[in-house]
Amino acid sequence: MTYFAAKSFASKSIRYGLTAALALAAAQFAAAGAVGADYDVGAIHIAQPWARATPKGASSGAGYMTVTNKGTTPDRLTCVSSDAAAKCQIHTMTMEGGVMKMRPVEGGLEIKPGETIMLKPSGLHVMFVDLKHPLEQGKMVEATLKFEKAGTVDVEFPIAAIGAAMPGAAAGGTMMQGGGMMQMKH
Ligand SMILES: [Cu+2]
Repeated sequence: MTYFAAKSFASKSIRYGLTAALALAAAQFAAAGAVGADYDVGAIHIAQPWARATPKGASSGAGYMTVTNKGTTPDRLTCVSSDAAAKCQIHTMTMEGGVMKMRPVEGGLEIKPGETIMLKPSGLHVMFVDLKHPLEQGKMVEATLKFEKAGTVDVEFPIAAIGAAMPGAAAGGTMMQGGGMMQMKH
């Protein structure tokens, strides 16, 4: 906790100082601002950025968002840097011999004119590589995204629960198949 506080000691820690309360009230979490802001840069619109919390010791984490190219020329998205990771990349996921594998999108992710691409779990994602600290639910991870034509933009990804299936989801286990994530007692 200490190391993170040092990193984001400025305005962010004040703005998101409700973290503890939100974590206690999972139901309110979704309603009370786990949804990220939208961003516009050039002809590019970014909607609903979010990230997943990571377990202690995880070396990487993932962020998601919806990107629309409202322009008339194709653009290419890369991730330049993140405050939480040594590197930041755009990854694609493919099935290979029944196994899901992910790899960086070479040369950036192309977004055609008029196209909307959704980065989401089990699909395209922003990968925070070599995390400096775990991604903590209720906090933010920031990344600088670069569009070849539209330019760069700093995006804040609100962090949802570990394994969350969607932004604002309280926990992957309750939103998905159950498994080991259930936090409620029976
Ligand atoms: Cu990845």
